[in-house]
Amino acid sequence: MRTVAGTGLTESELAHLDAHWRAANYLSVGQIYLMANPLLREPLTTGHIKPRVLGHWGTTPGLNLVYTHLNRVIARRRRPVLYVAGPGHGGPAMVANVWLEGTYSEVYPAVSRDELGMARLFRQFSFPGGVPSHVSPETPGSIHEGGELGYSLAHAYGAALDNPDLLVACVIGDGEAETGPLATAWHSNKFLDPGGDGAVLPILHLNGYKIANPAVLARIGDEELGALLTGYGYRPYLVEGDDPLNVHQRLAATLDAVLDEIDAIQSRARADGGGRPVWPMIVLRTPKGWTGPSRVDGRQVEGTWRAHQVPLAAAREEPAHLAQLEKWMRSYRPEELFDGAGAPREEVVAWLPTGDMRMGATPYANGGRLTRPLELPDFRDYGVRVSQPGSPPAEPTRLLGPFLRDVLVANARFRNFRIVGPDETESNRISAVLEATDKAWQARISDVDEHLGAHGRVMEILSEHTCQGWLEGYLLTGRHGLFSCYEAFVQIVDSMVNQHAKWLKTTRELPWRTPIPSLNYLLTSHVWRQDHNGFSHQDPGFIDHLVNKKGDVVRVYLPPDANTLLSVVDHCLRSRDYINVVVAGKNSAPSYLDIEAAELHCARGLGIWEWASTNGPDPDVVLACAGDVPTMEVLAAADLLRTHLPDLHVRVVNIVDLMRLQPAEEHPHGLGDAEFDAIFTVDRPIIFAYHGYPWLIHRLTYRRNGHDNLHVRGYKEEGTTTTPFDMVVRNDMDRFHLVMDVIDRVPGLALRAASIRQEMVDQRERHHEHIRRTGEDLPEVRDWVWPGAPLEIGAGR
Ligand SMILES: Cc1ncc(C[n+]2csc(CCOP(=O)(O)OP(=O)(O)O)c2C)c(N)n1
Ligand SMILES: [Mg+2]
Repeated sequence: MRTVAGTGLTESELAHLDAHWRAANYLSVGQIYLMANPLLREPLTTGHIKPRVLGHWGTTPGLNLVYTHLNRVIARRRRPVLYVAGPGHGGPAMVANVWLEGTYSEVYPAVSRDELGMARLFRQFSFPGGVPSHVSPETPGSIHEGGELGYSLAHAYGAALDNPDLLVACVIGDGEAETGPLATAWHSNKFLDPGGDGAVLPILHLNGYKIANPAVLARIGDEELGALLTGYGYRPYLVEGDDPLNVHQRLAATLDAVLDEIDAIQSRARADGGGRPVWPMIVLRTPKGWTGPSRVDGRQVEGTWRAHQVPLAAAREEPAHLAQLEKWMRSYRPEELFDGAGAPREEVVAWLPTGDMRMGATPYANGGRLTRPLELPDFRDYGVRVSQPGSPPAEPTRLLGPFLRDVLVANARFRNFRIVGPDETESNRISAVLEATDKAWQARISDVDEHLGAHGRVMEILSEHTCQGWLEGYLLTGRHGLFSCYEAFVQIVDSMVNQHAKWLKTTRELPWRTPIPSLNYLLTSHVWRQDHNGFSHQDPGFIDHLVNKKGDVVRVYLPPDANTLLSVVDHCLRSRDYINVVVAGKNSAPSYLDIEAAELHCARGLGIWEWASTNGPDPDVVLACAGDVPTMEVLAAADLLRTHLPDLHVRVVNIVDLMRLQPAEEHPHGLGDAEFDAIFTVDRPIIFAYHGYPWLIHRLTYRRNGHDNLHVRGYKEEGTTTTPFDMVVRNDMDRFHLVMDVIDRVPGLALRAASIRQEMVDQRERHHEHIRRTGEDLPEVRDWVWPGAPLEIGAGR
């Protein structure tokens, strides 16, 4: 690892940096401990200490040091910097810095830059009715809460994409660096385009410890660490020490060197292209809990894991802790940092960047301010022509491909739309997008490769974590995107999407946070159609996971065919502040609705399909379906019923927007009870074929009047590599079983339809025998189409 000798700062620069750092440290400690007496005008008493002292000191001085020094380079170079704090538990650090630069008081005028404001700043932190302990959405300048560790570097890269002027400084905890998502995110440098993208400066904060253990990277030796980071394609610069003035000199000199290097890389790439650069990064080795109490109760704290949370936990109870806390706070010499009114003195803040160049005020961290709505081609032009329901097959995602391609084309000059995915763009059959752009790739390209290029807008890496992190970073800085993924494996990012949902929920409650484009998932290669794969690839549980989140954040769409998919995706790309999950098939499937009908159906979110229903408005049974394969089975069952039981009154209801099932009080899309009762009835059996785990439908509808009559078929974890129809048979969601369900549930039918029921049982047996003998589905199943005239597939209306 390289080091840069540091002697370049003048006395006054050094004094300014150190004063700012001390001020930030003072304000951080104050936030953790104090509820009064912010300037220590009186001797500290237990009454000044919060009853519950909550927060994390250990990482804080390091985060403050980096913020202070970034201020210097921003002021000098006038280059916008976005600060991503991986150890987001260091919330007090970011709040302190943002208050010092003035942004905090602009956003929250009550927390003014004076004694009263400082008192409020301290009191509110980790306090009921106040602000959380992490770098939460409430913190101006943050796009990264950092509570769940591991996502900082992927977020940083996502933010840098298509922001050529931006530098994203990303502090990575040495503990955080042990996580899988962080470990794989180093590879983002093989995708970042030095020409059109901004730069990321990873700063690995080697403070040596986590909560209760040393960090692996802090104990492997400099040579091994240097080799690891070099192997990831970086040029690591080491800054280390525990003497503040010395570290200031070194860090300042190193930042100058690495920013010069970044400038040179970008100028070179922007002048004449060139290959993949080796980007610089910093390894910052300073003590955990630096400048805090060295020893507490006879044990070493500073420079150890014991500094992780609050070093003097008993400050309210034990006079010795209280005295030590006062000594600690006074060691920053607050009288030199704040004037008589409690405002930061000139030396501390006069040299800071101003306006939007302040890291707390940067529009990049309030991305909605930068959002340009997507130019969207008219999705109706991409539809299948359906003159009668149940046309010849179309592959829904393949139909979507040209629409997405043209979204890329229409927005190419705005550079604000990307598609991410773990190696599945072609497999998911949206490969038409590659007619408009390449897949981003900065590493070596060989002759056999196709569609790889330095400026690609499709980003594929076989890490769902990195895909998710990139996209989140991209969206949080105001741009648009789509994550295309196999349904089963998107669950790898369950935990990340939780955090994003929490972020959105909170930002929606903050009027100064401008809405950002939604996080859109296109999940295909879904549970029911795994031709090359099997049980491992069959899992629709992502939906169950997401519906736990706040109703105003999550939307789940199950378009039954190609035209409804187009309409749903168009809608999602226009939306803000949501997480939209779209589950769609990529295999050949019938198209039921022409594009106008599809649009209406999607706008309603569900609807009675009169053309598939029989005998008028008073049904004996409701056949409900959500999802493409369940829809086909329900329609095939309806077809069997009209053949075998022509007198039966059957109503077919299709649900595209799953959230329509929830009560209106629980979800903004929830149907009112009167409408729900009118569609599903309150007293007739409802046989519901659902894409995912059946219990979810019960969960969503348990308060509905007709719930006792609801019988749901769905995936019950029966699967393998088998025929398409066998998948539904194994899970009792096949057309024959649905007919049996109807016969079993409609009062009086059992007797009358006993022989038809027997026929259905026999059909399932025949199926069983046939697939084992021939390897494919029964011809009458395979070739089944909704009875009607054959239809043509064509482009346009
Ligand atoms: C994914 C995840 N696992 C566990 C935790 C609990 N946790 C909070 S802080 C921390 C240690 C972090 O150490 P490091 O990244 O080195 O940060 P620092 O030393 O700067 O505090 C852990 C394990 C977490 N926040 N996120
Ligand atoms: Mg650490």
